[in-house]
Amino acid sequence: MKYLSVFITIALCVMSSYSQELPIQNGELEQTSDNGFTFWTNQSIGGSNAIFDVVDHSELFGSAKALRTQVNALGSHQYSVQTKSDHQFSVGANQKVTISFFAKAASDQPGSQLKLCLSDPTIGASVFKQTTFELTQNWKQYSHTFTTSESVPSYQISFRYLNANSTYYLDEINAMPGNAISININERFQTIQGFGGGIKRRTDYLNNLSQSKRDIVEDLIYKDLKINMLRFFIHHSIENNQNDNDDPNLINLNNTSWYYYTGGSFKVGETIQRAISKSEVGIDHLIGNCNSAPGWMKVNESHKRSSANEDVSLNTLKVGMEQEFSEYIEIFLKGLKQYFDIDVSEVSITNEPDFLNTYESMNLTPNELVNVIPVLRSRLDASSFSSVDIISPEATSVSPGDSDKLTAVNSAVSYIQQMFQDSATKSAVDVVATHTYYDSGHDANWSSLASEADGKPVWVTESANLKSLDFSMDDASDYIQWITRGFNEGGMTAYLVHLLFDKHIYATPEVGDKEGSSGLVVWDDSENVIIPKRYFAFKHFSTLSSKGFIRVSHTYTESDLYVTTFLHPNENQLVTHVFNSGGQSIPITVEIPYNTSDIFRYTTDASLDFYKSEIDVIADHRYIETDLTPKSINSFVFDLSSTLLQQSKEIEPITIFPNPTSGLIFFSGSDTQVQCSVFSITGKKLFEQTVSKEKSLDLSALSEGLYFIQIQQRDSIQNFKVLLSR
Ligand SMILES: [Ca+2]
Ligand SMILES: [Ca+2]
Ligand SMILES: [Ca+2]
Repeated sequence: MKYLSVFITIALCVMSSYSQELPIQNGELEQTSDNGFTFWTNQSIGGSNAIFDVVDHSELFGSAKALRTQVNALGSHQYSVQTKSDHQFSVGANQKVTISFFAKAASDQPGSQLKLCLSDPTIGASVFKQTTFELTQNWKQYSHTFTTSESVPSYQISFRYLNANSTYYLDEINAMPGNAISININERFQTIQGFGGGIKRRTDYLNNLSQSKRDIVEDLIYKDLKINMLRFFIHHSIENNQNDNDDPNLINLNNTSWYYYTGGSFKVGETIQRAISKSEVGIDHLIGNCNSAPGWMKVNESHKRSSANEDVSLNTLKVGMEQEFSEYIEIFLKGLKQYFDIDVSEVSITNEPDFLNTYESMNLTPNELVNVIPVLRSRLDASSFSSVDIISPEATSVSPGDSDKLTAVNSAVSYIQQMFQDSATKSAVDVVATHTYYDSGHDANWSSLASEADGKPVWVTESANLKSLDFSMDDASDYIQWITRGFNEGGMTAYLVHLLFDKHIYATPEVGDKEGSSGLVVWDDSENVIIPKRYFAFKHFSTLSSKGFIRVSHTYTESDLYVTTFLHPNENQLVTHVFNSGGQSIPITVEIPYNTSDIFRYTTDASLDFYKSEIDVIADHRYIETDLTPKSINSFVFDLSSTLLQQSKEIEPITIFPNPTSGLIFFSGSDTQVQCSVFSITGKKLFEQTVSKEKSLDLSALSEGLYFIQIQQRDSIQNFKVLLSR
């Protein structure tokens, strides 16, 4: 193949030039003829030396072929070695065009550069546009948006290879009008563990609803949102008024209290059981979260601070209580199993230790926590609960902030950073958790949390606009931004809201401390069930990119957008969530991934709740042009055709025999019929012929010597060098 290509400097005849609208032709680099890609021209001039060829079975997802360019020597111009699209398109004045492509490069020296150019030979230098990318050794998607001030009738895309002794690979080139979002399916990150929320409060209100209304609320949460994670209290009342006994290594369940889980209207045990039985996807994360140890284990002898004036350093565990505290956690696990048949999967031993309040809480510092967490791990490992994971103390916010409501050391970043200096604590913690408060400006330092987590999963275990009076997209917008930044920057793998359900209190006659709500589903005094926009925003993520989806990267150029992209675990679906955070409509282009068979769009905005529409897939049309309404979230679900993937996997490579031959060539492969082309050693095509498996290719009319034979079966091309010798 190499040998052949080097002689065919310009492999393709230039197609008749005429301007037309996007898209470009054969941007997928799948159609070949005469040993090159149709609609693309390779050039090696000005003293350069380059070999162009077609790579089969490209490891780029969904693609069977890619262009390989081996640059041995550069020429006298930057454009001496280049690949140019023969397709020309017009771009109007002040219009934008986005070019996306996949590329990689192998080189002795790091940093092979590839220049992307737009040129129009009829106008010349004034409309020439270029940008240079430094490639890596792995397939990666690159994109750039160009704007031209004047109308350009015949733009052409070209790629210039700028480094000698480099081998470049290029594939999947697309040209789209406007600002485009492109998905890079080959760059993969974390796998989603799930979505859910808390039932730490309001179970009493829920259980006081009429049964029909309670069913409506619970079906909306457990069935429609498909959540798989539930977070509830490890309640201090279990052992509050008494120690089970004086031995911290001997549990006496008879001397513990389960009123909070069975009694009054709280009935937390029964509420969890109903969630499990209503769920259709299964609730595989049942998370116990502790606000405070029982009072008698603490310095201030209470499960809460008596007032905002109480010294915060008293609201902590007594030194030496680590074993009793660990026993209390084990008692919780044992009681939920024995009395309610609930298998708790994770325990989180402190809720917001950095937050100053007067409800049940404790303010353990990182220095105190390193004495507790390893003791708890050892205790669980020695019990029947060794599979229960430990969640790190859940700090109030992602990154540090100054507030008279926070302790001096605050935030998940500070807590994790300080606690993980102790290696026993670091190894005992399975999940790094954070809440998302004090981040209304959405400037939390998520990447620093991902870095401190050091590879451990990061969960948002509580997130809300507390006591919100707003059901609109303004309120929902905060949730979308926390989710998006958590996934993209924080390495987040699970997201839980503060409350799944809540009672709403209207702000009448005036706003006070009790008014508002933060549940995904709420109801008022008259049992009117209200579904705020935050419910639908959450639903985009929890139902369209649920547990098991893998985050993949994307490129985009519009700064008001919040974008996340996920791949289905079976690799047959891609989902891109796009949120317009601005107050104006934004025109965008969404690239349609190669091999897409169906596209569905889900929209939530001021007027639409969760509107599903289908987008027609048109052959060779690789983008969607649309407007995103202000404060709207739009999820594009691309179903990928499995047939093409399947086909490229199923093709059995062809073998030919005998070689050398005295005239006849036979082949074996999966297809009964193949297309054969025979080339001379100088690259001249001598003839082509369709040959069936039973028959042979006859070279006997040719003179003795070396020949190249190209055999195509379906989308796959193989090349052979054959010696004819009589
Ligand atoms: Ca391709
Ligand atoms: Ca005890
Ligand atoms: Ca005991």
